Amino acid sequence: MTDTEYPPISEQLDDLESAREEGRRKMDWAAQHMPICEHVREEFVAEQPFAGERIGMAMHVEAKTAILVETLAEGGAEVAVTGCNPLSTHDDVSAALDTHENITSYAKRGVDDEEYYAAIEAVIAHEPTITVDDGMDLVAAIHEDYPELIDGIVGGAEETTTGVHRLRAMDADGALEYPVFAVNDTPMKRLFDNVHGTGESSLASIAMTTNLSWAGKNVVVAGYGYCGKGVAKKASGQNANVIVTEVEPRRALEAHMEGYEVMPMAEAAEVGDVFLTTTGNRDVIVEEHFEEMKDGVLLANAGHFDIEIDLEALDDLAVDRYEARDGVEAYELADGRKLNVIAEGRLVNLAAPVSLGHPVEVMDQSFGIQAVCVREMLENGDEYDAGVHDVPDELDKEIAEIKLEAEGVDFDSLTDTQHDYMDSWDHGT
Ligand code: RBV
Repeated sequence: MTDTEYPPISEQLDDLESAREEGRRKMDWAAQHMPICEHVREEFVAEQPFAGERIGMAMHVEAKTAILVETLAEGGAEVAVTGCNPLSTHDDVSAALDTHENITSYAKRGVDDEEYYAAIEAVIAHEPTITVDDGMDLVAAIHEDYPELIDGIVGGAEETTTGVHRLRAMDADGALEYPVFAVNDTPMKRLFDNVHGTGESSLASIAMTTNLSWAGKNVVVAGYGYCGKGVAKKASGQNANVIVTEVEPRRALEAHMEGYEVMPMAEAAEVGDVFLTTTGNRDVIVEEHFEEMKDGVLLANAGHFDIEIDLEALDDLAVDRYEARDGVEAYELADGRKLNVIAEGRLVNLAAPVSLGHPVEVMDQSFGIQAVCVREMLENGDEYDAGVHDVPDELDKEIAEIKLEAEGVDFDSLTDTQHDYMDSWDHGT
């Protein structure tokens, strides 16, 4: 057992009762729009697939995530959870979760680096048999500091692009010592959460934070992966003029063929009104770009970590810095231009004060996949070696079918003749 003094959220809040009540109210609202999680929860309650297991989680602790946490707990697991970003936790939801007899929540909004990692250690102190991560901080901490726990870990699941990227790098180095499902990469996650979820929630958060319009703006989207595609499409739908920057030639071409302007960041910097990074890489907007920007631009990041916009360089350039609005920091440069950074350059759809994360419906899909991945790991863990694993296609389809049924959408099935045709090769003109 590892030592930890970091207290659960219930020991950190003053008005615990009202926080719990409000958190529960948010969760009830989310649950009403999460038919997939409801479906799996009913199955888990009946079958108790996680009895005796301990699940450690580091995720954005807000209402939808809380429904996933409860779903796992009601399947018999003891769950310890903390945040995966210092600004994305809703303390009231964290407090509501912490009342559940099978759940301990350490998540708190506004923690510093030290508290953030102390809370991760507190989760690890529960000696998880399964880990569920968003960004891989839990897997990293276990491998680096508590390798003795690895033997007792059946496996894990990872929610996001950046986490899967880190895991694959770790796997390539031969350093990943237990199996982890790449939840991010499965169609029921990536085609919806990354595209529609990031697109809608990033734009909504920026609009609510600034009270400014998209119409007629030059919106620079850095990165045309799944998240960038969603942001570009939705910004275009709000009558913005979308400019895409890319480093990958086929994606640059894809964006061009979609009708967006494609240009290097050095050129986009001169014309953009709003800049939104979605690359997952560091140093995407740096000093040479700040030098060229127009007065009053908005800078925001939708990638998992706050490394895409070089805020240190911006701070060095600035002669003054102040909070222009809740969630907006204005950096004033020597020539009088002001560059406005939203949510400290942290992922804007979760970290701005008004942010609520992705819409409920897409998180129901992502978390439905998470839930069945945990079930799969416990039922068939022996089949998965240490390393990164794709989500089995049958599980992805299972979740799609539950969702379609909940939406009342019927669809076709192949006939036997069609099956035979698709499986054969000896037919032509
Ligand atoms: N994400 N979670 C939420 N709980 O409101 N919103 C987005 C929420 C996840 C999403 O799946 C993405 O992959 C990850 O956050 C980035 O950290």
